Amino acid sequence: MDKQFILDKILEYKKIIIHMHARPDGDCYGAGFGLKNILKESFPEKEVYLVGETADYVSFIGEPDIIPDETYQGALSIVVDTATHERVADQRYSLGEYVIKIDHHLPVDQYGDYQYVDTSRPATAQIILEFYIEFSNILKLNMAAARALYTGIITDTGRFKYRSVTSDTFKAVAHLLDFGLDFTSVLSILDVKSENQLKLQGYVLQNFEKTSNGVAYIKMTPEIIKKYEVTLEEATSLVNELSVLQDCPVWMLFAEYENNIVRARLRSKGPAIDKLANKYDGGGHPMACGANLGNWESVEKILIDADLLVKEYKENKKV
Ligand SMILES: [Mn+2]
Repeated sequence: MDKQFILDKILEYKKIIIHMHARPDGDCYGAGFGLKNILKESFPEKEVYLVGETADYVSFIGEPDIIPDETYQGALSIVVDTATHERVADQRYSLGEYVIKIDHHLPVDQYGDYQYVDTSRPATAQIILEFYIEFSNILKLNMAAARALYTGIITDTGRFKYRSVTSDTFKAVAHLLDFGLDFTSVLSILDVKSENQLKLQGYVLQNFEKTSNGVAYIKMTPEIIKKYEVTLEEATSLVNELSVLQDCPVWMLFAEYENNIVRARLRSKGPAIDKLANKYDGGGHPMACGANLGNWESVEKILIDADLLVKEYKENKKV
C-alpha cells in the first residue's frame, strides 16, 4: 500500500469522481466529502465530483453531484469506505479509466485497479486525513473538509469510544483542531434528535429482548418505523442504545430494507462477530458487522448462533 501512488494518480488525472457505498453513513460521507474538498481546494483546475445516495442526518456536510455517463470518460474513480463491488452506490464507478479503492473494512473483494485498505484505521475518514497530513506540502485543507473528516471519524468511532481508536486517531484529529475546526458545532448538529426519534429511542429501551446467555436485540419492524414516522436510517442508528446493557456483550438490531429483505446490525464488546456475520451473508469489522438475513425467520437462527457464541465467551472468561 502506497499513499504516494494514490497522490501520483490524482496528479495525473484532470477529472476525479469519488464514490461511496449504498445507504451512506457518517464515515462514508466524511471520507468522500473530505477528499472532495481537499482536492478542490488543492487543485482548483481539476474537475472533482462525488456521486452516490444522500443521507439526511449528515447532509450538512454536502450533497452528492449528479453527473452524466460521459463524465467518466478519462476520469479517475476513487471509491471510499466500501468493502465490496456490489455495495458501491453508483455502479458507474467502473466506467472510470482507473479505479482506486480506499477502505478500512476487512477486504472481501478486491475490485478496482488499486486497493488501499488499512484495517488498522477506525474510519476511512482517518485514512483520508492522514493522506492529507502526509502530503500537506502539496494538499490543502479547508473548513468543509475538516468538518467532513471530523464527522467521519467521530461517527465510526462512536465519539472516540470504540476499541479501534489508537493514538494515531488523536494525532490525526489534532491537525483538524490546529486548523481551527469548531468541533462542538459539528457535535451539536450530529447530536440533535427529532421528537419522533427520541420517542423511538424510548420504544427501543422499553421493548428490547434478550436471549438466555445475553444477546440483546430489538426488532425494528416496518410497523414501528411507520408509527414513529422515522427513516430507516434513523431507526437502525439506534442499535447502540443496547450497548450499555449489563451482561449482554453482543447486541443486534433487525430491520426490513428494500424488497422486504431483513438485515441485521451486529455489535459486540466481547466475542468477535465477523465470522457469525459471514455465515449470514454479511461482514464488516470484528466488533461491528452487518448481515443479510433475508426474512424474519432467519432472525431466530442468528440469535441461536449468537447466543451460543456469548455462552462460550462467558465460559472462557471464567477459566
Ligand atoms: Mn467506515
